[in-house]
Amino acid sequence: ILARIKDVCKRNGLLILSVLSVTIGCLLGFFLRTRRLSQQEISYFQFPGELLMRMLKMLILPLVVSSLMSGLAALDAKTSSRLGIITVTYYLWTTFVAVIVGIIMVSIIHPGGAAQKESTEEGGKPIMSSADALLDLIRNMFPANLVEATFKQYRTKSIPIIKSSKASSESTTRRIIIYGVQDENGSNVQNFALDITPPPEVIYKSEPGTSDGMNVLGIVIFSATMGIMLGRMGNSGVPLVSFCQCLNESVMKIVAVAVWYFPFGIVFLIAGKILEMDDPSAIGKKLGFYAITVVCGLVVHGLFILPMMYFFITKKNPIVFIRGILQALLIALATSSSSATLPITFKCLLENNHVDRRIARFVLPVGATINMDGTALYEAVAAIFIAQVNNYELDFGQIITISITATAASIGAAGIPQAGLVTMVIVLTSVGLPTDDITLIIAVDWALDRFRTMINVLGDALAAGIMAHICRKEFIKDGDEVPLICETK
Ligand code: DAS
Repeated sequence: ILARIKDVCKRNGLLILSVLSVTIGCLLGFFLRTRRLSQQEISYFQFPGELLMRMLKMLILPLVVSSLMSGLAALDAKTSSRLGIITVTYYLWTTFVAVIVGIIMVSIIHPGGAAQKESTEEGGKPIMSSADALLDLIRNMFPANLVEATFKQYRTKSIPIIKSSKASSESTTRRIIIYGVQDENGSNVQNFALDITPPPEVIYKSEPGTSDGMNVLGIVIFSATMGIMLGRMGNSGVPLVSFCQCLNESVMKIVAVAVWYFPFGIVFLIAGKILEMDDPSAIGKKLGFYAITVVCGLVVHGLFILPMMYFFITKKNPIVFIRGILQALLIALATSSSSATLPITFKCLLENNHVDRRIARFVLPVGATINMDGTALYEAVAAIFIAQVNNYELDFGQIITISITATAASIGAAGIPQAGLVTMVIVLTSVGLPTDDITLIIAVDWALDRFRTMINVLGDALAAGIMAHICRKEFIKDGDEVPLICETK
């Protein structure tokens, strides 16, 4: 029995540690909330968790660029274009299905009924039209400056401030600033959903712009294009391809070492988040039903629809596949960032599920950027919830608009915490719903974000498994890969 336990711990040690760290993080967080720590003590306590996030973010860019360029260069032109078309089509399809699941769920449970507004006061006028918002998504796909876009992917972007529709003279007016806005001196207020009650004279102006997610997509498009070009350059491209392959291998070796810090970081990341969250009792019934609707939708899509698609296409057991990526799902839960989880998703797919790395190197970075089933489902549910709260009857055309804009908005959402809250502005403005009603759902967003991020990561990983199955021998002949200069084997 001891030998058996030793073997299980050896094979699953990291996973067991991660499960324990999530549990301990939750218990520690709720316990410390009773100790009423000062803001200073909380920030010191959050430090190990902040290190974990910075470690993961540090690895993302070299991983995304090197995996795309080396992954696509190893495929011939026909393979990479067919792989690209199948993958993007699959991503759009699963995202749209997620939106439909969300719409069905929110229509059946009807959570807005428990939160209906007494008066039918006119909500704040949308600060930005949906056309501007959609154009902004496309504009961000083509970053004018790749280096700036690299840094901007984590810098928050000015988006319309969500302010209460009440007269600003009421100094008690709660204003929720989501992401960074410029104050009138032009300095950037880089904050996540910060609840402030500024004195009435502070006027914030915001510039159009909803999400930096497309900047990351701009980097992905650039790297994928470079990879395809390199694949066509034959021998003259080998030095750069080998450089990318060596960079990719070395990043994965750093990940293999860094993962042993993660369980420790997860404890403080989760506990630290629980320490700073709003009082759970403030959530109340109205948001309880809303949270239940979102979670039900995510469970149906993530634990039934996606695994079923995987089974019908590959005829393999999805449970075995999902078990192989549990570590990545836990990191997604802890960090609520699918981009930050990417290094672990790679590690799980390559080491546990043995997905062909040439496929994983393309499917995962693109997926982490544009494939966000959880986010799309969430934005559709949130939009219809806000319509229900405002007693606003959506017609069929508006439901279709929400389906399309929620799919587009999820593509524009960056793989960083609470990105889905930001791009939701697009969905709300597309059907004329008041954007300041986003403040209704902020109290539970930090928790729901973790679950929708898990579904985002799950969707990317299952897609990689499906693409590897479809592309197994048809597209990739052995020996295609350019030899690694630094590869030992
Ligand atoms: N947290 C985002 C992610 O990393 C998802 C979201 O905000 O909706 O996937």
